[in-house]
Amino acid sequence: MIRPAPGHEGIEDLRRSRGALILAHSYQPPGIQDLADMVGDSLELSRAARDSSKDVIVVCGVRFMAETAAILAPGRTVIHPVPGSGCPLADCMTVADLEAMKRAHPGASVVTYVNSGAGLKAASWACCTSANAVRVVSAAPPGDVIFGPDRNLGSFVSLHTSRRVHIFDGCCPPHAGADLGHIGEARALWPDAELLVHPETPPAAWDMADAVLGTGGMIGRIGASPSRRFLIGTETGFIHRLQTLFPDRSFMAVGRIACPDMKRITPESVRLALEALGPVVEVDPVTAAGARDAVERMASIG
Ligand code: CIZ
Repeated sequence: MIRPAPGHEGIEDLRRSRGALILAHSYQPPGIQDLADMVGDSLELSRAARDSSKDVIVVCGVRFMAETAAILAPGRTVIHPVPGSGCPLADCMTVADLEAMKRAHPGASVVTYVNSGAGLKAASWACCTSANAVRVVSAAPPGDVIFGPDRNLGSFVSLHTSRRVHIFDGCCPPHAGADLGHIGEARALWPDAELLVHPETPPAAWDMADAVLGTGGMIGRIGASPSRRFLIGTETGFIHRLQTLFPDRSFMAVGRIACPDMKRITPESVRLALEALGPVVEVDPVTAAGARDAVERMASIG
């Protein structure tokens, strides 16, 4: 008989009896990634929620990820086991902030990183991910572009497009606070390794790196690379995902980038959520429809 991993007792039976799909973000702790039906970035998780035939979807990640899944999967029960697990980046820019930027830059199109609240998405021309931000901004109607909430990703986009980009001054505190000294020490320790950093890190980290990529881009690059060792400048939970996907390569987390909110979901909280069928994520239908349009526009750009 196969025994469940410690802490996972009861989850398997509940998953089956509830007909639930469990999704985990690739920054989640190893124990959560290992019990999930699917692990991915926020957009992959939302698409999995949308395309699944399951009526109950448990999203293990921070709040905006569960909210985006609810937006793309209306009519389904989307559960976020620890509702207090928020994202300081998504929460730092409000619709009022955006309205002020629109007044300052009349006629500018708005492109919003998916790491944002539903209201902000609904007030945007399109959403983007770290992987397609440059493409989406370049595809915006002629004229200036307002970009938020992440200033580092906004600067990265601005460097790689010919568009004039007005950037909101928000950040992901763990990425923006990447420890550059630690990155330098790791480089000296593994001089043969490729250094990949996330565009939410500061430009000084990009200058040290071989490539600046979102998590999906990192997976693609590693899969195609002859290198055996990689230094990874993004949230530390991602190392478990990489080690699972590429067991024959070695990875070291660099920059001491750790998100406390990502670590708040535990196997016990997943078990309790499946038992209670809650807490359910609700997005009002009008906001959800507007946000869905912005996400779908991004998908049509690619
Ligand atoms: O949107 C995501 O999943 C995050 C937080 C990062 C990324 O680069 O995929």
